[in-house]
Amino acid sequence: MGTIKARPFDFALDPAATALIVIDMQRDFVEPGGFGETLGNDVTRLQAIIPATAALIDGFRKAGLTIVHTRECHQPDLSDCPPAKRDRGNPSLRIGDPGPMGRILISGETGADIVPELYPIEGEIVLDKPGKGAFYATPLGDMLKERGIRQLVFAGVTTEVCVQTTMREANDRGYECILAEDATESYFPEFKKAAIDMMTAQGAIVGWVAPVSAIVEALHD
Ligand code: C5J
Repeated sequence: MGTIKARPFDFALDPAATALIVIDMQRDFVEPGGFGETLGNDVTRLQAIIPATAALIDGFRKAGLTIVHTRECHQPDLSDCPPAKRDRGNPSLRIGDPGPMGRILISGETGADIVPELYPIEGEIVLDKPGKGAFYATPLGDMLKERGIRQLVFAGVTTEVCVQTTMREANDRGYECILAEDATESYFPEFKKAAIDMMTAQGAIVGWVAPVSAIVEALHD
C-alpha cells in the first residue's frame, strides 16, 4: 500500500488493484487544426497537459499496471450515435461530417485516434466509447472486474465532460477514484476548477485529486 498526498485527504493506494484510465486524448480534441479548434476552442490548454500525462503513463508502465486509453467515437454508419447527440446545437461540423482530420469522431479516422505522444503500446487497452462516460455501452466494467481492479486513477480531457462523467460512473460502481490534476484539462479553466471542487467536496463525494508526481511516487512506494 502507498499513500498519495491528495485532496480532500490522503488516498490509500493499493497498486496491485489499480488501473489508469486516460480519457479521450484524441487528436481531434487536442491538436491544432482538429475538431476542437474548429469549434472555436483554445487547444493549447489541452496540449499543455501532454507531458504530465506522459509521465503518469510512464509511471504505470514502469509499475506494470493496467492502462486503459479511451476514445470518444462512433461507427462509420453512426448506428451508435443517437440523433439527440448528433443534432444538438448548431455547430458548423457534426459527428460524421468530413473534418480537418477525417470524419469527425468516427472510429478509424485520424482525428479520432490518440495523440502520438501518448500512443498506447502493446498490452494496453484501447476502448472506443459512444458516450461521455466510459462505462456506458462498453465492456470496461467486465475488463476491470477480470483484473481485480478496485481503484482508478484518471487523466485526460475534458475534465468536466468525459472525465467527470466517467469518474461518477465509476464511483457509483464502487471504485475509489483519484484524478491527476495536472494531467486533465478543459477548454474552460473555470469548468475544470468547478468540476474538481464538486467531485472532491463533501469528503470526496466522487473522488480525490492529486498531482501526477504524488501519484507516481506512491506507485513505487
Ligand atoms: C470529451 C467532449 N472527451 N467534451 N468530449 O470530454 O465532448
